Amino acid sequence: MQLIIGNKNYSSWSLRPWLLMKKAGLKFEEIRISLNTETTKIELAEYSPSMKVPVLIDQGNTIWDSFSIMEYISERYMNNEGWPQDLSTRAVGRSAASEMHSGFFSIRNELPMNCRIDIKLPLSPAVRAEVDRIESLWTELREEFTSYGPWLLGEFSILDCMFAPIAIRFSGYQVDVNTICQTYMDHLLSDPHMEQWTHEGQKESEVIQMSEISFR
Ligand SMILES: N[C@@H](CCC(=O)N[C@@H](CS)C(=O)NCC(=O)O)C(=O)O
Repeated sequence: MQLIIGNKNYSSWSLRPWLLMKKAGLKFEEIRISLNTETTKIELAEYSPSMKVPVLIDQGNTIWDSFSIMEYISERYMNNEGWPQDLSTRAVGRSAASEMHSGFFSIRNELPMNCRIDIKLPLSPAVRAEVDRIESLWTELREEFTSYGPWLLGEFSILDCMFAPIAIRFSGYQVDVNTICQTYMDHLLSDPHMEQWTHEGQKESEVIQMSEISFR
């Protein structure tokens, strides 16, 4: 099984399925494509129908897009435990994951994921509104599912993978959140696999200027 990913420092979409696969204890080969280089498109074309990462290659299947990779992994290798068993909880989890997958464009554009960054920025009104939405979503979920465990739906799920790059951003750009959210973020960011990803991202040598606040 091969997971094709981008730079660990910058590729937020790559982190999501990588984290799920690590947490599920799966063995897989990582193929890293350095983004924004002269050869990126040639390398992407070799693996990715969408010309984007992540892509999973498994048993003759090519699966692209982070969300569908995670659903495939959950079905194929996790006995559907990528989501909790309860139907209503699964529905809430998928709603929140879809909201992340299809939205929060201001955060994505103005606070690009960068494992190396440690700076406090003034937030634009658009970013502040999205931070507020994430804060209230996380708070509601943590309050509802706290007796089942420390993750957003209690047990670890695909939803935590979806929001993992947001935790890296909030930490790196020193975004203030309430205590419930900070506790959740601390738990997520201190997960050994999250630490591995951020550590390896920090060690990468490439600099993508459009993802660096200092070059904007
Ligand atoms: N909706 C896609 C988004 C994937 C995406 O935008 N990936 C970026 C890197 S994080 C990419 O491959 N960009 C191509 C490029 O930089 O040439 C997903 O969920 O996987």
